[in-house]
Amino acid sequence: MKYIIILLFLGMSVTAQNTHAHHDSIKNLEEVQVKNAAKKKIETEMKMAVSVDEFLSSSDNISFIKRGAYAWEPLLNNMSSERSTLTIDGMHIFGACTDKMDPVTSYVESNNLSTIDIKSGQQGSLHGATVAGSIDLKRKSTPFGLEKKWNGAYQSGFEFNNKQFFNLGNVAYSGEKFVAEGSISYRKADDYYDGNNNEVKHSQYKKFNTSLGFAYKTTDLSSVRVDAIFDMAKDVGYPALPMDLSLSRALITSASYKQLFEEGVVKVVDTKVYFNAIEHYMDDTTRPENLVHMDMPGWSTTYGLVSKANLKKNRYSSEIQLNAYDNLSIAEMRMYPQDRSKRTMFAYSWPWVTTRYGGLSMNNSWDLSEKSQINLGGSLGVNYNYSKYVEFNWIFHPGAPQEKTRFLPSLHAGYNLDIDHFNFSVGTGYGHRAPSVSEGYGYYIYNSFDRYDYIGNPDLKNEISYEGNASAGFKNEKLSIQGKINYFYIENYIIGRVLSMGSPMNYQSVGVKGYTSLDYATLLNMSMNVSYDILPHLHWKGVLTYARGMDDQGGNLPFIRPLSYQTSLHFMHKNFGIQTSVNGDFQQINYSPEYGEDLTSAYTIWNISADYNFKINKVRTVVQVGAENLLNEYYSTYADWGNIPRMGRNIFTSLKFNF
Ligand SMILES: [Cu+2]
Repeated sequence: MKYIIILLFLGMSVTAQNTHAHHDSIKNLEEVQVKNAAKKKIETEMKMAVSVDEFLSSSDNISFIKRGAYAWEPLLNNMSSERSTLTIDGMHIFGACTDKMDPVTSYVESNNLSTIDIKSGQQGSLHGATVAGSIDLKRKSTPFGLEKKWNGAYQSGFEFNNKQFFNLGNVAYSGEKFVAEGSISYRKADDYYDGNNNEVKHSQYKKFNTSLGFAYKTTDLSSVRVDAIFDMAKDVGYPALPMDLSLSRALITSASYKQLFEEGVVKVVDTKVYFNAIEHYMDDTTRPENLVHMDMPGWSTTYGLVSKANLKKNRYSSEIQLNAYDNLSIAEMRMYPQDRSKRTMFAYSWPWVTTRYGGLSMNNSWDLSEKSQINLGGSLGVNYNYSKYVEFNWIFHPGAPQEKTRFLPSLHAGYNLDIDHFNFSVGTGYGHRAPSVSEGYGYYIYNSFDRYDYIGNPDLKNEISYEGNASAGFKNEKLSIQGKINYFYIENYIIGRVLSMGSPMNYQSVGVKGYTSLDYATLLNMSMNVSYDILPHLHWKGVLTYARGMDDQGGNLPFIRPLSYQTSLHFMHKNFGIQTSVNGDFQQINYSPEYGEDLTSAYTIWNISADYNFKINKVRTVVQVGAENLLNEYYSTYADWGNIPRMGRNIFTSLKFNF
């Protein structure tokens, strides 16, 4: 989080130098756009050419469930993705895979994003009902009237472990009244090798992504914008799952209108309508060990509206956001024997489930003095579900209603104080979330982690979160220390429990679990960040995180990160930079056998990279060479699905031109 904020500020100060003095209104417009401008960088300290997943993992409150080398599932505050809202510029998008092969983060690429905005807990309720918080992927948006009309970048690289080759290009035109921008990228990787130099079969992937955006300034104070992203992944292996992905396609489109106001309390109103469609085709014919084959295609279509207003008067400022969307999720299961002409079974694992949501959210802040600030916010949402083929839900829940309406309130409050070099904050939150499509309406969704088939329950109660958080920090010219803690008490915590009825449908499966609510579960997250400038060009950084999750019986919750650490050194000299980092987890003592977990050992990974900056004519060029897992350690983490081993030593090279 802190890292992203720092990036944001860096970006703002870089772009601010480019803006020249206009009269106030235009300056206003530009200032607003500068905030969204494309100058921030999606890169980590170690690596300049990162995937979206690698970038997200540099944030200390994000961890991942990994099912292979592609499309990691982001966990915010150690909670699964149902508990957070994942959006692209505030647009809601839902994956089309019942096995979570396609989190929303898999449909963008690092060269069409400017930054990722992560908010913890109810502070993230602006984009809709949540428990864990929000992850908003911010797209690039070039301001009008830049001094330099054409901007662009091209990036290429090769990673030796899995022979990943990638090419990413983007270009933008900035006129006084018109902006156009586009990006295109292609990545292709073979299977990767683990620390024992064994090939991890079914870990290859191919990804193509392109985006286009056009903006037109309708008046001095208003503009329209249209955007589209197209993403296609083919032949993606998921070594931890019993099947792979043959094809997924996503089309993400939006049109927006922004109006600024010179006078009055309301400063900006930005309204966007959007549409996105996702298709997902799984394939298990690549796995010779499967005797019975199952096709499991899925589709997810969403229409939505997001409208946001920014208000400011003296010491008071506020954001108000209206969110509305309609999603249809469909997933099919078709079973075949070896002879594909004989279909033996058909079922809907998502029986055409409609989700409609409408909600109004608000964040207010008052500056009590130069040093202290109060934040107060909340939202009220209405969530409606409809299951078209409700007979699938009736098999386990006879007479369950076909429609269900839920009210999802949320509230949060916080206080910040800055005294000299110190800063403190305390906050609290309360919020509801509705069950996801799988939790509410899923039918025989096979979970290869605990090897159970999961059944949704349309009558599940809302999950209710009570949250407290605090932070304290110190900062001077050389040293910065920041400690953060949050605690969640979650009522009606939704989780799968073994059902006595029903028999497994997948031949690997050992039984049937139904989603039920625990009375409560609790979750504690702590982190400590330290950075120190040893010399003007030698910086050190360290991060320590700890989390603990328990159910109502004092048992462990699954996928909770054990004590983990990261430390890095960064040295710069003229155009040359070198950085090295060590990271790892301690032994996972608090694992959950009930949910298929076993004891995961500690591991330590050492990484190193070097880069060199130079100019060819006017083109800024950077080359980088590095190695991840330099010592070729064989390991798997607490959140590697089915304990699949992680990548062994990986040498990476990349080259970037900015013009
Ligand atoms: Cu899938």
